[in-house]
This record gives sequence, C-alpha cells and structure tokens, in this order.
Amino acid sequence: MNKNTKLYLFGAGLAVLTALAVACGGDDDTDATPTRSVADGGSATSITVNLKNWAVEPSSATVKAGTVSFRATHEEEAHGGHGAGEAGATHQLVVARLQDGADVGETKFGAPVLNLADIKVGEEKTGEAVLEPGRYELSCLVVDGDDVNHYEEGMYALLTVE
Ligand SMILES: [Cu+2]
Repeated sequence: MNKNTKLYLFGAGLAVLTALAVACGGDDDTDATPTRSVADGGSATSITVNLKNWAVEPSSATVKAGTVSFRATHEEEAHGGHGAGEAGATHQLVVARLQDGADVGETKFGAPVLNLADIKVGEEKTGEAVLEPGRYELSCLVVDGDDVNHYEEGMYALLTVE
C-alpha cells in the first residue's frame, strides 16, 4: 500500500478501513494497522513485564520515549519449593537507566525511576515512569533470607527507549 492510499485511509471511516484491510488480504499489514498512526500521535506507551524464577521478560524490547505505563506480573504457578516464604515467592520490578557503556547484569544503573515491590505469585502491580531515549535495565533486586539473590540468578533485562 503506498502513501497516497494511507492518506486516503485517514479520511475514511472505520468501516471502509476494515473493508480495505480485508481487501488487501494481508499483503501489507503495516500500513493497514490504524493503531500505529494513533501511537505516532503521542498516546501513552505501555509494556507488560513478567517476573519469574529467574528472568525478567518484557513484552517489548523497545518503547517510545515519554510516559511509559508498566504492568509487572508474576504469573508463575507455585510449585515445589516455591510457596510462601520460599525463594522466588516475591518479586520486584525496578526500572533504572544504565550507566554509559554498561551492560545489564553488571549492577551499573542509576537511581530507579520506578520500583514496583512485593509482587507475589498471581499478583500484578502497575506504575508509570517518564523515560528518556537510551538504555534502561529492568531488574528484581530481592534477596531472600536464604541468600538467594534474584539479580544474580538472572533477573534482569534490557529495555531500549527510542
Ligand atoms: Cu525476583
């Protein structure tokens, strides 16, 4: 679909847009997706980050700069050794900018811009942060009483802000 067609879509109603999308048969999904145009208009960006033993899994590796809504989940089902009071029963989502030249997993990040703490299995927490273009680290810094350090176990991930 070329640019002229895309401009036409802006002036068309949703019914026409849908009909065109169907007519296109998925040949060019990119231009036929209206949500992209909405996002370019400055709407908030949101991202879901699942926390588990032992990983931090963002739904997207990149987000647009500005106000970003985070939803931190802890979906993992309890299993052997994972009940209340056991290592990994509670996680946390820390969002912090990486220092220049640093990589994730090196504990080289600045002051957190968001900290969603004490998220138990089946729970979720939400929060917003204003992110500038650059590289951020998403991490869990919980240390359980029996010396299980979640960060050292691998609970960190890179988030690139564009
Ligand atoms: Cu954790």
